[in-house]
Amino acid sequence: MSKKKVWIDTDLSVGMKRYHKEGYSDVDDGYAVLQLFKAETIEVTGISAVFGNTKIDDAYRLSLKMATEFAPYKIPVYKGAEKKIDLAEVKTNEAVEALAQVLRKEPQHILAIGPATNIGILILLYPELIKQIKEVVLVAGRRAGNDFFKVGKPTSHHAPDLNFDLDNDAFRILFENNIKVVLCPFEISNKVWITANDLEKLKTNNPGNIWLSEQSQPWLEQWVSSGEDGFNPFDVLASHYLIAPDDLITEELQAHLEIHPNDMLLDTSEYNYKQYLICDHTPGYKVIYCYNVVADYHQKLMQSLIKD
Ligand SMILES: [Ca+2]
Repeated sequence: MSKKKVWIDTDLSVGMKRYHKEGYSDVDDGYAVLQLFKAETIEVTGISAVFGNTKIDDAYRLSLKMATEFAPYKIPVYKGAEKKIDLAEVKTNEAVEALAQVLRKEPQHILAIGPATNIGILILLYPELIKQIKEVVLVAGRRAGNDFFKVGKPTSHHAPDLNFDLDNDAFRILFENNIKVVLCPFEISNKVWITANDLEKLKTNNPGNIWLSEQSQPWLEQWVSSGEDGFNPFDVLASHYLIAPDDLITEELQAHLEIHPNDMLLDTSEYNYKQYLICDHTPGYKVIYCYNVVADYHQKLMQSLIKD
């Protein structure tokens, strides 16, 4: 059986302190990347870094580290966009050019677990390659403008729909060009938890697992201090979809961009608005919306991470 060719576009920030406020950055991209490295049905054809959870130089450095130290075969790594698409001056980058070259050779599945910026630029610059994109699996979206991403118990803050918030236009470009889009939103990842016990289990003699487990510790403590028992490994739902789509429960919905009061203010302000990626049954752009996991999902996830 031939392997599924997957290109990873990531804003890896494992172990990083945040630049803009106190605390640590997300570790979830690390789980997604490691899971794909270990999947025997997948061939990772390249990794492109993108800004997002951290700055582009950090995402690139961490992508290089993971590919060099933990990948079971050689995977090239490229530096992508440092900021959202400037529609008035669309600029290519090393990552976009490398992905274009790979797509010219053969069709690819794309895991885009940061802002969709690199993919959006590629589509604008090389529309002839759209037919080579089998699907793009992204982490974004919600069902309604008042579905807030509540984090902490009791709710201490709303999490942003970060990937979408950082580059609304990039998502719009995907939709308007009829790319097959799969969304793994907060609604699904909020049903999956990684706990202290799981991090303990991850500390096998596998260097990637040990590193990820250790680097996840401060991130876990951050969630525990807000009243949760663990953290949601958001991006790993998207990588899991590429490996075993049947482990995720999906629904075909229609996506649209809508403007509503800004949910990043706990009591949504009357005078502060933002764009939302809404998925429902009213006419829009067709997407596969993943909203739940199978009953033994947690066990399947841990198995996929722990194996050598
Ligand atoms: Ca990410």
